[in-house]
Amino acid sequence: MSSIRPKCLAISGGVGGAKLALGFAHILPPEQLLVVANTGDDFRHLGLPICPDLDTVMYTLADINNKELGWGQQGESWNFIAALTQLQGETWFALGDRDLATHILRQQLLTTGASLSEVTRTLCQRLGIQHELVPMTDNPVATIVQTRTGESLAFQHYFVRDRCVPEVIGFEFEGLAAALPSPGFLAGLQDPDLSAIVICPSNPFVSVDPVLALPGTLTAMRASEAPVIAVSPIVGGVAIKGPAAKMMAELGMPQSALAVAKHYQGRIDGFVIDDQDADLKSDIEALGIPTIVTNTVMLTLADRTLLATRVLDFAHQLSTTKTPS
Ligand code: FO1
Repeated sequence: MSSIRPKCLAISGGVGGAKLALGFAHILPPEQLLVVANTGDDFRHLGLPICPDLDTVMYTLADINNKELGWGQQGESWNFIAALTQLQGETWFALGDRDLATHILRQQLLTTGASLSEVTRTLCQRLGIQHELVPMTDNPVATIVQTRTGESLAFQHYFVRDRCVPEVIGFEFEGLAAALPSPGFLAGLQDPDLSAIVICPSNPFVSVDPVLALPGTLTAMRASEAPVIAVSPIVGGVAIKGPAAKMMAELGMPQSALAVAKHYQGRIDGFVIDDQDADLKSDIEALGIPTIVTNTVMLTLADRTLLATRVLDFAHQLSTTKTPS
């Protein structure tokens, strides 16, 4: 169970979400932040449990993330992969030498019976991370990408092996119906002192939807007095990183912040769009979604902390009007 009392609960996928999570970590003390990471990207590879979004957030909070790649660790070496190549092993999914230690230790701790939440807590403690990071669930959930050719792809096969080339027609989250929010996630959602639930700027379909679709999550979000605020991952018609805009086009959606707002409609209380999309504010508010316009392109740490501050101010502003249902 979560021992600390979060005031802001931030839901994150990979790179984009992790940037805002870091912004929150820099302006909030540990007892006032809970970061929840998507685990739909997770898979077993070479007999190891790979948790990409958990690791991207963890490495970002520990400031050891690889800023060029957007995943794995900085200062990485690739001797393991070079040796695996020599042995003709599977090398389509690159595991750096430092990153490998995380996967091997996670595997070792899981085999002792520890939950993914407990393993994550141990890894974070050993990396000196003060703020709490939990997986969305401790149960296995696997995002499957349905493609126009009729083939269903495991997420990492779609994202890495096939380089996001296949055209998507839909998604499914295997194991979701039997999954529960992790103890820390549920405790955070039910925390009476919670003042903001923030959907960080991650891919709405494969990083955010799995989290919101977890049984009990939306109910708990709606019952909370904390407003749910989403930050658009689409700026000026493009995704800052990743295949979100391409997926939207293939799903027949405009690649706009307005289309993202429509996708979240009914699940959020407020929306944050970039200055470049200011002209969309009235259209989004016409959906009944209060919206603020600010800089959401996070290039510097100041960008991250300023956006985090603006989102919390917006949550405070909305909290006077949210009627828990
Ligand atoms: N992404 C890639 O594009 N190529 C890779 O070889 C790769 C390896 C990898 C290893 C560990 C890890 O935690 C993430 C890794 N990623 C890689 C990113 C991964 O595909 C994530 O799912 C994305 O970050 C999207 O969330």
